[in-house]
Amino acid sequence: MPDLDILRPHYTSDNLTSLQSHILSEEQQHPGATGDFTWILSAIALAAKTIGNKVRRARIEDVLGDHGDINVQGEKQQKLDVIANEIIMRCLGDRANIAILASEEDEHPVVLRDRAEGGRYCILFDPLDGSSNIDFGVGVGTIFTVFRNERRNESRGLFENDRRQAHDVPHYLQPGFRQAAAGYILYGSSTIFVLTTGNGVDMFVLDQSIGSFVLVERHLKIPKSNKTYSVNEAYVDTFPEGYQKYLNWAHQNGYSSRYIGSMVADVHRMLLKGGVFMYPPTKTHPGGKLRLMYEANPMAMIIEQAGGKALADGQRILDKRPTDLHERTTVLMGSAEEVDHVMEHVHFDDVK
Ligand code: AHM
Ligand code: MG
Repeated sequence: MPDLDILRPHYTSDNLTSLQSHILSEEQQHPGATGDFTWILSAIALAAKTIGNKVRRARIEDVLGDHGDINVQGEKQQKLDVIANEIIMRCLGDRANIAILASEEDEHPVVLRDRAEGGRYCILFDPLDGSSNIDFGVGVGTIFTVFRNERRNESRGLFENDRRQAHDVPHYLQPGFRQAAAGYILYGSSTIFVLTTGNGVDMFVLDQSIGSFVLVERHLKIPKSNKTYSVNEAYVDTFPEGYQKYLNWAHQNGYSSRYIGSMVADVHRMLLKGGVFMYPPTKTHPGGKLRLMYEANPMAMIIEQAGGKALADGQRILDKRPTDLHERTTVLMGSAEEVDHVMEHVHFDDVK
C-alpha cells in the first residue's frame, strides 16, 4: 500500500495563521485600533488572489499581449497590466477608509473621499510589475504602499463628487519614511505575500486549497552578505564609472549574477538569499528607471525592516522628498555588506 500521507498538507507551523487574522491580532495590540488595516489588507489580498488567478490562466484566457495603449511612463501597456489595475481599483475602491488610490498605470490618482468623509489612507501601487515578462510564465508581482492621509486641511471641502481627479492635491507625495505599510505579492511558482507595517517583515503563501494567505515566516531578516548581484548588465557600458568598477571587482571576487527583470522576483530572491539589487543610471534612464513612490519606496521599507540597506545616489531612498507621483529614481538595495561594497566603488559626486 503506498504511503498517501505525502498527499496531505504539511504546514510549516502547527499554528495556522491567515494574513487577515495576523493583521487583526497585530492591530489589537495598539490601543484605539480601528480595524482599518484589516480592511485594506483584506482588499489587497482579494485583489492579489484575483490577479494571481488571471496570471495562472494566461493563454487559457485571452489576457496576454499588448493592450494597445501607452501608459503615463511612455511604456506599452500589456492586457494584464490593465486587468490587474482594474481589479485593484475595484477591490479597494469600495473600502470606506481609503482617500486616494494611485497607480502606475494612471496619470492621476483617483480621489475617493476626503478625510472628513473617513478617507484615512492613500494607497499607491504598481498593479503588475515586470510586465515585459508576463507572456513567458516568468514571475511578476504587485507592489503597494500605504500612507496616512494626513494633510486634512488642504483637502477639506475640495471634493464634490466621490471620484474625481485631483492632481493639484498631492497628499500622497510623502517621503518613504512615512509609509504606514508596504508590501508586494509575487505571482511565481507559488503566490507569496510579503508585508511590513513597520514592525519587521512577514511572509505569507497562498494556500490554494483553502484560499487563504498563510503565515510562513515572521520577522524575516535579509542575510548580511551574499556574493550575488542583480542588475541588467547589458547596460554596463552606460553605467557611471563607479558601477563598472564595482562589477569588475565583483567578477574578480567570485560573485554570481541573477537578474530576472521583474523587480518583485529579483528583490524577493535577494531578501531571502542576500545580495544586492540595483538599477543605476543608464543612457536611456539617466535618473534611474524604477518609480520612487510605488516601486522603490515600498521595497526600501521592506529591505530596511529586514535589516538591509536601500539607497538612491548615495542617499537613503526613504528620505527622498517626492515631487511627482511617477518620478523615477536609481536603486541600490540589499544586504548591508553588499550595498557597502558597491558604495566603496561608486562616488556619487561623479554620478551627477
Ligand atoms: P514595469 O513596471 O513597466 O514592469 O517596469 C519595471 C521593471 C522592473 O520590474 C524591473 O526591475 C525593470 O523594469 C527591468 O528593466 P530592464 O528591462 O531595463 O532591465
Ligand atoms: Mg513596475
